[in-house]
Amino acid sequence: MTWSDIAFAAPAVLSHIVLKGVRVHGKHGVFDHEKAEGHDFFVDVDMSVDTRSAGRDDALERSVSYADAAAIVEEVVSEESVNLIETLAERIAMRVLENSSLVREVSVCVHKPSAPIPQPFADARVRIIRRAEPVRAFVALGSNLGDSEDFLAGALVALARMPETRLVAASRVFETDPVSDVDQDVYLNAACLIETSLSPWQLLDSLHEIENAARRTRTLRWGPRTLDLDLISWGDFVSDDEHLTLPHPRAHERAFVLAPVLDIDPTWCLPDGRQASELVKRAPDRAGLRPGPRIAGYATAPRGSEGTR
Ligand code: A4P
Ligand code: MG
Repeated sequence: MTWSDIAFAAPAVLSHIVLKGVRVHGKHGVFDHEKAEGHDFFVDVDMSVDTRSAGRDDALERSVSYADAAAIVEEVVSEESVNLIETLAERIAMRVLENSSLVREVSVCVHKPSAPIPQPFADARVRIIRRAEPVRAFVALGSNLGDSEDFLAGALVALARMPETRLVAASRVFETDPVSDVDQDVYLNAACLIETSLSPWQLLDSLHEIENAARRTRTLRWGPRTLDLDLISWGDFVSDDEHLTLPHPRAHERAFVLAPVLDIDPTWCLPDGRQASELVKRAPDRAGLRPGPRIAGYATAPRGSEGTR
């Protein structure tokens, strides 16, 4: 097998959080009497969300509240008059996507059963589907077992081939002293920036597939490894899921993570506003970082500085 042959499994199917028939009175329509008197509009919202983590731990903050969707529907339909139910559907869809990056796709159906049509009819409606923009995510790479240069080179090829994902940039490679109580070899560490439409948990599934292709075994916590791929951040999403904590719970105190990320984005901040450029100055392991080998695909200088790629 080569790294470009990894047959990634299809991403786990997203769940649907559905709200049906939210009734709101609004003054919308092409005719003046509609703008004066208005109609009752009925709106359905169907949000595609990865609910596995929320469902396992009963954690609403890792899902999306249908109450938020209902409030958005009420807000949009109560606003100033527009001519078309297409416009209402578009505004509702955009606000639902802005409200939570966990909603990867939304379907909005606006019904106007009292539309001014002379013939008898059951319903008039518009249904639209909109997808969320891809999310920026940082992945940290580490290796200190086997042919680490080959594992890092291959991992980058594989990361670029993950489903629904684009590799945006890779850092330089650093050689780093191990941060561990376990006696082991020095590490090679790097980071990459991706844009992905995968949910955080779908993304972690794909990262595990790449680790498995590197024959990663987990015998010892913080022990030597052929390839470690940690998800450092997924947009500004915060999660205390023990299977996927975001941002990564130890990233803020590790120079071997922060320095490569800063190579790609010197302005990067944690969701709570702490700047990586400040944190790295206090990281206990900062003296253990050295320039690493040149590896295909990785930068040779910080991004944006002279001589980068
Ligand atoms: N997990 C939770 N959050 C995340 C996340 N944001 N990204 C869970 C990835 N995984 C996350 O991970 C253990 C569990 O953490 C998984 O079940 C996952 O669902 P693992 O990769 O199986 O094991 P690990 O890497 O040994 O544990 P851990 O706690 O992730 O270790 P770290 O923090 O990655 O540290 N020194 C140097 N110089 N360079 C290194 O790269 N790496 C480590 C490992 C220690 N010392 C090092 C380095
Ligand atoms: Mg790890």
